[in-house]
Amino acid sequence: EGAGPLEYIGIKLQLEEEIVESHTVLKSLKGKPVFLIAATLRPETIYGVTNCWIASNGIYGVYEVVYRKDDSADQSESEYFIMTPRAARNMAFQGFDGGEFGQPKEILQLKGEQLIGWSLKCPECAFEKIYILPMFNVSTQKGTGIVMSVPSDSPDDYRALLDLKEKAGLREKFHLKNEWVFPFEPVSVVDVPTFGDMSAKVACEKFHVRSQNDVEALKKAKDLVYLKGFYEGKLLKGPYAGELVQEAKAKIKSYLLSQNKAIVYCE
Ligand code: A2H
Repeated sequence: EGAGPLEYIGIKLQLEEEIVESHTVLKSLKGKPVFLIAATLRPETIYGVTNCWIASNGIYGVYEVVYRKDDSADQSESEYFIMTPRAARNMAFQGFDGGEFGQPKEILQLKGEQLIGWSLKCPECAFEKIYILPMFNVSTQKGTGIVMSVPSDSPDDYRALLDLKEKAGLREKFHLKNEWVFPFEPVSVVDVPTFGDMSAKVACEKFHVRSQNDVEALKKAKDLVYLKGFYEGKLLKGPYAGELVQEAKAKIKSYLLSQNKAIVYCE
């Protein structure tokens, strides 16, 4: 890791109302917005989201968040963010807190496995709803502990989704329903010269990545795709289709922030 702070974009994936209503504790938040906050360095790939990843044995919390705006006297309505306790503490020093500055107000703690199968709405996404699924290499010590999955452009996401599709034992282990997994095919979002519009798949095949546990090969695939995608990639979806990723990235970021569909989170 570098010396400076790392800026993530936290995409607000809204928990579907039926999930909020049917949960013993969350039902007290009925009618209020509850989001999983997915930390990404590639907000321009949001058009290709197919699911959301969590660490099944990680600890998460539901936090009441108030946007603290210096220029506004009226305290706007609370929102509820789901993320790791660690991310909630960091965020409380970055303009979001639910009471005392620096003290996030925790409504409930949840284990990652309890989130599996919950349905979400993802902004700008090709699917009407997406599901929360487990991925082994989600760390609770990084970002928010929640990851948006873009299997077209991220080798980790590509291989983890393929593992769930190919391995019935893995689906059984996590009690996954077929309908949470199989309808979600990678969506092309970025065209990379010589790689095409499914660069994660091409890179995984090039380095013979056999499963999400194949960390050595995955690292090679990631390094290659990340550099090529950023410097040479051209966006295929959304209002900035046709532009280079390098140029479109900042525009999509500002768009998502201005629409309150994302937040900035640093660590
Ligand atoms: B990226 P860095 Cl399309 N555990 O977003 C594991 N991985 C995490 C994470 C966590 N707690 N939090 C974020 N990430 C992932 C999109 C993407 C990403 C694409 C291509 C490459 C890529 C869609 N997933 O990242 O180690 C998130 O996945 C490759 C660098 O903190 C986030 O951006 O630098 C990236 O890792 C952050 O990685």
